[in-house]
Amino acid sequence: MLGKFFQKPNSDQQDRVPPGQKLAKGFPVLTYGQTPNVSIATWEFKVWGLATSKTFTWEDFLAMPQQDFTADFHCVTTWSKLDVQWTGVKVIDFMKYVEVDPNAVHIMEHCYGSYTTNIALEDFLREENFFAHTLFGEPLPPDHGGPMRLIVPHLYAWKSAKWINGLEFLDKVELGFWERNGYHQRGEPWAEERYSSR
Ligand SMILES: Nc1nc2c(c(=O)[nH]1)N[C@H]1C(S)=C(S)[C@@H](COP(=O)(O)O)O[C@H]1N2
Ligand SMILES: [Mo]
Repeated sequence: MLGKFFQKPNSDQQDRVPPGQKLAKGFPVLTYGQTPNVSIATWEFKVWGLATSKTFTWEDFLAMPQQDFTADFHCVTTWSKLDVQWTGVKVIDFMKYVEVDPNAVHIMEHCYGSYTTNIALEDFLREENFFAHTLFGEPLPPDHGGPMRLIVPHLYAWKSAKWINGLEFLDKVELGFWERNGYHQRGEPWAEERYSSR
């Protein structure tokens, strides 16, 4: 039974749905806790730890190269959404403005509202990752992480921090919110890295 919330993938979508996932109708919202109210006027994005500390404003982000992206989205609670359309800034373009210490190997993503999630530096620096401020041609709605969120298409979506406002560069793995609560450290959907075995 697919019911109200799921749909059957068509033939060219079938091999893009990871094991144990179903295609969602629409675009569900998945947030732990309250949606923070974040104003663009006071928005700030900081980098610190094993990187030269720096603060970026909204204008700084908009002055970076802007691109459209189409990406698949996989939530560990077993729903996926294919071909989501976003606009924003590639992580590797943003990172041209960040000076990272050679000892950094891992990152903690920080957010308005205090959610955290960790990611290996090499998973973060992938070509296909981006910061998004626009969803299907409209300003990113607050529920979906507006004004700005990260999208990491190759990992489960809990790594795609909504309301992201900082990156802390680390010389070792530290666990974010869901990772401390039993989710996998990395979260690769094709390997079904859902939960930690610790
Ligand atoms: N700040 C923050 N980011 C977050 C979350 C959250 O609760 N807070 N939930 C994560 C999870 S589990 C998923 S599946 C996606 C959901 O994004 P959506 O609500 O836009 O579908 O955001 C991720 N990013
Ligand atoms: Mo999720």
